[in-house]
Amino acid sequence: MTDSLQKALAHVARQVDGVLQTVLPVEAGPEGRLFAAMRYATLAGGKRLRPLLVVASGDLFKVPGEHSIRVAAAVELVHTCSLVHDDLPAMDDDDLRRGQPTVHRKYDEATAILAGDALLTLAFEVLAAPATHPNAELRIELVRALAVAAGAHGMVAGQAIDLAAATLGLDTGGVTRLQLLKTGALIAFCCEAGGILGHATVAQRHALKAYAHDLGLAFQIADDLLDIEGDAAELGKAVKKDAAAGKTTLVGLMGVEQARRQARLLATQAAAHLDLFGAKAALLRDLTEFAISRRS
Ligand code: GRG
Repeated sequence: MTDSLQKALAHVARQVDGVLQTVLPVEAGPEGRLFAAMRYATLAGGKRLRPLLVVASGDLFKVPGEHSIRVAAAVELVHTCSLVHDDLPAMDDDDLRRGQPTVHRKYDEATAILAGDALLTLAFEVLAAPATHPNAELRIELVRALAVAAGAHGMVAGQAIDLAAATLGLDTGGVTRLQLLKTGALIAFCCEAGGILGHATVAQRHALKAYAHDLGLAFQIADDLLDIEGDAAELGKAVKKDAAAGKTTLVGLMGVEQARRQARLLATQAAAHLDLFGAKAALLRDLTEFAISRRS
């Protein structure tokens, strides 16, 4: 990872954690356990890659940090919800996430479901609040775009296909579509949000969309490679889960070497989409290399 990317990730992580701390207070009373589970899931670390994508995309258009960081927090809330629900026994049934017991393991299944529900709804509360942007129409555009990315035409669809993937007999095209939905849609929203906040031109929005498309696919191939070759301690979660669950992945279909080449091609292609932004997009370019070379 480049020095500037490391610094930017650490900076954004601090900033977004500040917002998350504020919107996720410690609550007393009978709902205290729910809030504790929400905080446990959200504040346990994580690379905060999506928040950096929002902020770095916004920075292309000189979007004030206090606006982009709230959108970044909303994305991280949706992402955390997806991880909590993904780990449930009814889905991937995982015991470890971000180096600690999954929410249903630490608390219980009902609490994990409810914590996810509350994180998801909180994300939209954060987006819709005037502090996110003074222009209400722009806030509605953000709310709508995140709802579409997360919902039944986006991440939820991807997860539904993923859960059925062992029986669907998907080919490369089918798996690519699955991954674009499951992982790519939220990543694409991060870049789209920068464009919305920054009143980007059609050409700029299009370039960001193309970048996010290739980045999301490269990121997911790297994720699948890490499931095969990664280290559980570094990853903070179990490995070799895909094969055990009989899941079809691009790595499974192409083999490790071809998948690695494909990830690199996508990363290079993602960076090329940023040409029209010139040097301003250095951080987003660095992220393409990080997406495929990361160890966690
Ligand atoms: C929240 C609307 C909504 C639906 C949930 C369960 C579900 C539907 C979707 C699961 C989607 C999922 C788990 C996709 C995997 C994406 C992925 C590669 C996650 C790992 O992301 P990292 O590496 O994780 O950025 P950290 O921990 O660093 O944040």
